[in-house]
Amino acid sequence: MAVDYQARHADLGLLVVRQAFSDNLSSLLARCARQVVKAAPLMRPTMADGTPLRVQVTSCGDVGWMATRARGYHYADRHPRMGPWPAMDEVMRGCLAEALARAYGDDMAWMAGIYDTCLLNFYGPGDSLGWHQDVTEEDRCMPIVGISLGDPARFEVELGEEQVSTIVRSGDVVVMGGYSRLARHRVAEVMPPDLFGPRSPLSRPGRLSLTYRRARCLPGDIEDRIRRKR
Ligand SMILES: O=C(O)CCC(=O)C(=O)O
Repeated sequence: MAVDYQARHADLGLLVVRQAFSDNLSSLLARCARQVVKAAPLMRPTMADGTPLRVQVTSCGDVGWMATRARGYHYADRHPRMGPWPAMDEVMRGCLAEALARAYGDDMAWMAGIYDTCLLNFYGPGDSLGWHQDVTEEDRCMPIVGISLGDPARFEVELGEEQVSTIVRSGDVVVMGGYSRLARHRVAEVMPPDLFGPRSPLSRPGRLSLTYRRARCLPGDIEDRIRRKR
């Protein structure tokens, strides 16, 4: 395990933790993700221009990310067909705590309790997600923590003038905090599995990302506590 990334990227809040999760933990997380998908099936929300999103998404937690023609990007209290989103269970939150501990140190794992949503994106082989900023959240303070499962993908982030490009593999964690919290980023391509790469815990080819966010406003005292620690 290594907390990767050149110091200048870390200064801007971008961290990539390689192989933060063992195969066993990745399999457990993939099993939890399957339960989420059973309760809140994957869907392709429609973007403002009427085109469906390329990747399939669903969520767990108090709110879930959605896009509709009428409302654009927003957080909704419920899955459009199934009612309230499934809760973020202990394993899902435990994996987030582990990711935060690997990225920032054990004394920051407590922040896992503050996240109120996890977005699950499923990409088929060759799929991509275009350049965008994560600005639908009311909170812009909590780092976004993304866990990759399944096939490798090229993940790219614009940091000022620089375009950072890295391959994320199953079990890797990307943390976008600080300046990078609002950086434009994309998944340029989901690639075929590496011969010697980590084993995919998914039951089909492709990639699943779990991105944890705090969507609603943070109480001021918690925001102060986080800013003091960073
Ligand atoms: O799939 C990923 O790793 C990134 C997902 C992403 O950028 C997003 O959902 O905003």
